[in-house]
Amino acid sequence: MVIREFVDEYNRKALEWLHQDYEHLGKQLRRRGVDIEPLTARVTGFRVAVPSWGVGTGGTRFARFAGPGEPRNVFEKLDDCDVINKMVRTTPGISLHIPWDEPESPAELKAYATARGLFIDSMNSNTFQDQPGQKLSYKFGSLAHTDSAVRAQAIEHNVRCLELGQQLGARSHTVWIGDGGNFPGQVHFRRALERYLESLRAIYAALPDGFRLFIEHKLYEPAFYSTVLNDWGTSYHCTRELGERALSLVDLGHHAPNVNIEMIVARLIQFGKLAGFHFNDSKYGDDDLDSGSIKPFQLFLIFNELVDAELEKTKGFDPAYMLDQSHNVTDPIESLMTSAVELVRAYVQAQLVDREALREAQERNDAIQALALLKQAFTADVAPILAMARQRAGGAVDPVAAFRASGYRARKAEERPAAARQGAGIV
Ligand code: RM4
Ligand code: MN
Ligand code: MN
Repeated sequence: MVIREFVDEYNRKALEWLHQDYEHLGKQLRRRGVDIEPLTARVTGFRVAVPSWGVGTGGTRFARFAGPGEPRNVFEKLDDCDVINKMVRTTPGISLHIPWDEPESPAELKAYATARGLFIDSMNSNTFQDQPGQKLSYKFGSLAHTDSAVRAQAIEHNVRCLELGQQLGARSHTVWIGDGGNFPGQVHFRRALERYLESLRAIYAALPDGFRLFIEHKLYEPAFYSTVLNDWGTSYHCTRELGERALSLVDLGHHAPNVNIEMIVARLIQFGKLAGFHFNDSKYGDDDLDSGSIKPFQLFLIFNELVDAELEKTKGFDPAYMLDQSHNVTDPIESLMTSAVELVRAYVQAQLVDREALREAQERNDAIQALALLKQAFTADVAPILAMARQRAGGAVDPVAAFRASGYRARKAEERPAAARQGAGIV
């Protein structure tokens, strides 16, 4: 079955109500002085990259319960990403994790993606695990390890990712490390950060033309007492030390509970250092749950900052939007489609904020009115805009329903017998 044809056929049933709802919403928005068409056109340009590691079923440190028809290699991962994009039409970019996705032939992988209208967006290195046959262990760290030989090995891996990324046509490289300590006294904070920076300088020096280096902070885990790149302030310091093409990446799950993430985003925008995002949602820690599933208002407030900067044409503002989730109890394709839709929803809602009125309310110190303006945008049901934009781009009016009706998963369950790998872990 060709997904595109199936989607067209499946959409047919929903078109009548979609047009009615869209027209109705158009009238409502008109009353508020908003034109629906330019808004829908903006959605068409919205892009968020999908993580290759997100299409397999995730796990916790206790167990991993494999799902049916999981992709067994990077090509099968791209097949799943292809379905996601054909349904939602906003996710042609893919983030790869090396060595999990190491291709035998980069040219073949690139061609495989291109043939499906996909492209490799960002590379991610992995020095938080040991690989079979690896010479030195990362048990006590990688880029910030006390042993320079381990640091050299980790640097080399990152440089290899850059070379591969260049061959694959990627545009950025994201470095997240597991380095840190479990106990007070285990790690000398200042020396560890100095070693990290020294290693990053070597990676930065190998950045190919047109590439950006993203560094990703994380408060804790796998180290439970301290991490080397623990927060956005440290990240900001490091990216400044490194140079213009080094930027700070915000993974929504990598902060202490209740931290004002939208404010961190505003700060990084203001300082010209926002790399972009790993979107996900969480209740407690780095839960990697579906975007917008737990704190949709937070997601909206983040997009409020992003749209504000976009409309102001803030200098150097060019964030990379990526998902980084782990799907333990859902079909990963359904989770990723839903999450991509939630991001577009927050993006459109943020476009609805009456920014002039908000500014006036802020100048008058009118807190009630300022919040009301944000709430008015956040509570608007923009679903018909999202569905219309998807449908016009050839995607599904209702992606999850269409995916379920397509029988894709059942077919893959037959074609891809269950993997033997049942252990715990994030992937
Ligand atoms: C980390 C972090 C990284 C991701 C790994 C798999 O917690 O979010 O971005 O590459 O997990
Ligand atoms: Mn991440
Ligand atoms: Mn994470």
